[in-house]
Amino acid sequence: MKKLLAMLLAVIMVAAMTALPVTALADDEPAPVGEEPVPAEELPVTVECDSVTVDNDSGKDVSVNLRYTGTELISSFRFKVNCDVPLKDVYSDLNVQFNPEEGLVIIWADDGASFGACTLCSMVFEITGLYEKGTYPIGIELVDVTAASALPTTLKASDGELIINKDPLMGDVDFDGDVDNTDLIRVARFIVKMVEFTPRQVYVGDMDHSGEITNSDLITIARIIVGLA
Ligand SMILES: [Ca+2]
Ligand SMILES: [Ca+2]
Repeated sequence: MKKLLAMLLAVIMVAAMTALPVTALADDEPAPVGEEPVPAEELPVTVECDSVTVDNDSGKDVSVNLRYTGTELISSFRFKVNCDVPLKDVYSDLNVQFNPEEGLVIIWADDGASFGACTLCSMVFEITGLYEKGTYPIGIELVDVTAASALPTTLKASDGELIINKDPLMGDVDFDGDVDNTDLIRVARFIVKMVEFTPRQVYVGDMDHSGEITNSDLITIARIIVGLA
C-alpha cells in the first residue's frame, strides 16, 4: 500500500512539473508581468482639432489648435485640413510648412529633437470669402507620422468645426460694422468706376444679389441709412 501511494505521489509530481509553462522558465524570455505589452504598430498618435467660432463681418483670423496626445516621441507629422472655408496660411512658432491648395500641413522637430505629448501648434488662417452663418466641418486627415524611435504607429485624428455666427452685413463695404454714408459714397464711387472693390466688397455691396452692384443697390443702401429699409 505504501509503495502504491509512493508511486501515485511520483506520478502526481511528474504531472505537476510537466504542466509548468516551459516558456516562463526559459532564460531568454522574461515571464509576462501585468498587462500584455502593446504591440508597436498599435501605439496611437492622435491629433485633435478644436471647434472655433468666428464672426463674418471682417477678415478674421481663425485659430485651430492641433494637439499631439500620444506617448510616443515623434519627429514629424503630415496631415491635411479639409474645410469648405479655405485656409489661407498657417502661423506657428514651430517648424510648419503649409500648402493652401492641398490643405497639407507638415510639422517637424529640429534635428535631434522630438515631440512629446504637448500642444503642437496653433494654426491661424483667414477666412478668404464670405460665408453664410452656419457650421462648417474641419476635417483632419493624417497622412503619416515619423516616430523618433522609428516604431510604426497608428494614426488617429479628431475633426473640429468652424462656426460662423453672423451672416455678412450687407451694405457694409468698409467692414466697420455699420451701414452709413461712408459705405454709400464708396458704392457710388465704385459704380462710376472711381474705385475698385475686392470680391468681398462686391458681395456685400450687391444688396439684391443680382451679381453686380448697380444704382438699385445704391438706393437700397440709402434707404437703410435713412431708416426706410
Ligand atoms: Ca460701413
Ligand atoms: Ca445688385
